[in-house]
Amino acid sequence: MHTMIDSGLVADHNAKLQANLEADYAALGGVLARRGQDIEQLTALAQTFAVAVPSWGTGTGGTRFARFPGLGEPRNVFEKLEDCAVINQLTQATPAVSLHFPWDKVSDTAALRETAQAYGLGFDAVNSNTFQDQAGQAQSYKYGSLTSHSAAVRAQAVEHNIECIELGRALGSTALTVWVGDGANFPGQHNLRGALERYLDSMRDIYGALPADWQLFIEHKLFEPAFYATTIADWGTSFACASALGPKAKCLVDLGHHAPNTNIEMIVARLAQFGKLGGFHFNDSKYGDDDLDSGSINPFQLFLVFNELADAAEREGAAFHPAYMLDQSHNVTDPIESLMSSAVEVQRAFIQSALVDRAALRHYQEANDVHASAQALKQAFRTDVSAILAMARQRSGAAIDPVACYRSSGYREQRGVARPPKAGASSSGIV
Ligand code: LRH
Ligand code: MN
Ligand code: MN
Repeated sequence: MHTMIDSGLVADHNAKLQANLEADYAALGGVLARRGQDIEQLTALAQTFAVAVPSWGTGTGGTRFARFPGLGEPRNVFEKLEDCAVINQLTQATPAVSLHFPWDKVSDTAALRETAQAYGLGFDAVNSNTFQDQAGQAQSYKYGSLTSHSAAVRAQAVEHNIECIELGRALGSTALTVWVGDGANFPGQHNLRGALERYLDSMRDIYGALPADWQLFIEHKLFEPAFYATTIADWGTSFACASALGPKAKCLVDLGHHAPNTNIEMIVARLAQFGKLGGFHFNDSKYGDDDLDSGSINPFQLFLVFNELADAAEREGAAFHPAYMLDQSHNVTDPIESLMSSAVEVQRAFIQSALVDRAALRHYQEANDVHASAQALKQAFRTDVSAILAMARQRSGAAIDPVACYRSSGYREQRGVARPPKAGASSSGIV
């Protein structure tokens, strides 16, 4: 397998940290053993964890006010794959990439697939984009895409989604995520029910083009760019649409797409209960769709989401496997560092949720022992599982400390030389 960072460098890095890791691991193993938990099982579980990396997250993001490009940003989808390869090499937790079309310009799917395979990467859900106009496009999405009053606009948006399926199929993806910014900025701008009817008509055409083994993920978002009434604003609308479309359609929960204080873990529980939890876009936020690094603002919420996932997995077994993806915008950090540490934070929540003694929790709940129930979760959340995650990485051939290893590799500086900014590149857009 082709590695972007010299594997000898990773081995040297790990050798320096090995003794301390073993001491921390033994100490944590002792704590867990007293609770009746086997650290080796947890480490093996951590090694199975995977979350997909968004191709668009490898470039520096921005806001609608400005974008401040970073050093050596990837200039095309092949360079994005190089960065994704680094992230997976150092974490062994991100073996798949989620592409976004047409941000990712793919003309030769066979070459892209081959390159990804050489890095040990695959492709997760592909994402369509009908929330922006592209150069040379016949119809504008200014007043909506899948919900547009214009049949020609809707047809163009449907056609783009079908092209995404075709590209994804050639690359080995098995899911399409559809997020539309469609909606109204003013009361009266459109008929609320009529817009959803048109959305469903368009989505039926997209659904009809899905290969047999594909899933269609509907991603809801409360607001922005439509500030009065977003057509797919909430999980209820998403659920109703997924149900109307059929079994291949499921709901995707982007953690940033809710009002502050929304009980997202309850949404997760509801969607899981009714078989419609398709997947996640992980990120964190304080206000709304901030797209900050996972676990950076509210790690307890992330843990509680994984606690619901652990409950669903216990009930449903292997049949329950929602898709995990990161969806973040890195405006002031090195995207590779943010994506590596975010993958580890999501993995942390996964392992913390595995610490919850589910039988004991059920017993406390049934006995109405509220304090003990809450403490069962808190004890798991408070447990520092860093040594488990680091040992899982070490055993999988990744870095004990991914960010430190990455910094010492000089990869970013080397990319600064290998990828000079395109002449005349504007400061807007992340691609
Ligand atoms: C919308 C969103 C959606 C898009 C991505 C770029 O806010 O979360 O997933 O595809 O951002
Ligand atoms: Mn998203
Ligand atoms: Mn978003």
